[in-house]
Amino acid sequence: MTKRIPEPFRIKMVEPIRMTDRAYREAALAEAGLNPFLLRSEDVYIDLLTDSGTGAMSDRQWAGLLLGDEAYAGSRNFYRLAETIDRLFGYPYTIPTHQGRGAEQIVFPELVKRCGSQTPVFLSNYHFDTTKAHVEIAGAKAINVLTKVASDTARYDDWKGNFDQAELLHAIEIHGRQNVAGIIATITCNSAGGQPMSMANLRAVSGYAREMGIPMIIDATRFAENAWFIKQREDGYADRSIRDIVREMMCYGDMLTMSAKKDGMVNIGGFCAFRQDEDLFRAVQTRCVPMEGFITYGGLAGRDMEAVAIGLEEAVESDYLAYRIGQVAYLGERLRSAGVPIQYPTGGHAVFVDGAAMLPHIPADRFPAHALACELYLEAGVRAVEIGSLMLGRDPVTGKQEESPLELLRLTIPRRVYTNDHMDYIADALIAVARRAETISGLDFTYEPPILRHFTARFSWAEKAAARLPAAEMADA
Ligand code: P70
Repeated sequence: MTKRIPEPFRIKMVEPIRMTDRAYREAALAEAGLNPFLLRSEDVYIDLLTDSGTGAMSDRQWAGLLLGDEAYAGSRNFYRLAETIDRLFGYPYTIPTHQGRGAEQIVFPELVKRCGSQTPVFLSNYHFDTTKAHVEIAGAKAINVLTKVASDTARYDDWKGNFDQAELLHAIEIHGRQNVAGIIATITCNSAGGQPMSMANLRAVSGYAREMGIPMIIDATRFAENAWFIKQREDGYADRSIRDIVREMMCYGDMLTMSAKKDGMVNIGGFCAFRQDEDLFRAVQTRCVPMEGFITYGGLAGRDMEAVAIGLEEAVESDYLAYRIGQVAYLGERLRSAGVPIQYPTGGHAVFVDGAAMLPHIPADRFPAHALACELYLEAGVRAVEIGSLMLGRDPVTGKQEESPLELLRLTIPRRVYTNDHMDYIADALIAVARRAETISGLDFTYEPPILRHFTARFSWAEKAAARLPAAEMADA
């Protein structure tokens, strides 16, 4: 059994959370159209919807809020943030944004413009959904070239976030180098299960990009967690400091986008930064002003930037990372040892439960992992999120449900919020759900929005709905 690593902090402020009974949760979930996104947070006991903006700030960060310089232009907190980013990543040119997608929406159109192709593409180990959305809004196509081992959830591999290098080269050849607007390395790779990318893979991919003159973008959202895995697993890095590893990882990119709501350890914020290309930096700054805000605040208050600057430094502390990754691994191990199928090994920020393996009787278009999310809430008031066919959606041209390689339920662990006892509670609940897996039904839409449907869709239980239909209607159906 994985060791429980005690929390490297003591708790000086508490926020009560409320346990409810099953009847209450039945009513709340029905009200939410069987979509946990539509639940009120107060009706949730443990919230594992996301690790984004849900972490606890430290006393130092809270103290930093009082040092906010709220000048419209040239806030001292901006300079502190830019200096921190330069020191940690080696990127001297920073633009703050309101969150990660804010950075995506000002960087990608500029890269597409520079590429000048009529059929631009971006290649990534895996585009996160907002990343894909912004690539598409910029008029480009998002292509994933993730290592195949990532979809074999039961098989151990150190680097399930790696690019498949042969596929990457093949994709560049098929689409033509001149049409590749950028290569995006997402570290860790969220959609694969928060899985790390090795330094060797990053170096190799960056090598191809440089050789062919393709811009290399690092989605640095969970950079510190990725660095931790490199230190633990990759030859030659055990004795290197996390800071050192981060510095090397970043030297392989030309620019980065980041949602500071994850490894920036804040509730809101993001940025993009550039290593060398001052012209690109200036062009993106120009886009920042109408979209995000003036170039020294980008949608953030001065105090927010101060909290990000402090949070970035805390994210690279070894004691914190050992506890953080250890807590996720502990939850994963408890589930795995009880026979619950998960993406193995666990990644940085979440345990990804293999919904397709757990509920093989539910077809992809009845969303097994989403059904699991509903059942976990009913069982114990725990809110998790589907990462599978529901999130993927339909092909915008054909209207056909796209095929997700994996149907995952993501138990996303907020940073520094829940204790290891909470992990035990979550594990016990999911194990109880797993024991009655064959009784769980799939879901049908009662309302399906045209895009980003998982946020606002409403559902009914497939079987329970059928049972309610009179015989004549059933024959019609
Ligand atoms: C998550 C959130 C955001 C994200 C990311 C990577 C690798 C960029 C962004 C965008 C989003 C989410 C998903 C489901 C439920 C709630 C929230 N990821 N790149 O939880 O950053 O959100 O700041 O605009 O993971 O994985 P931002």
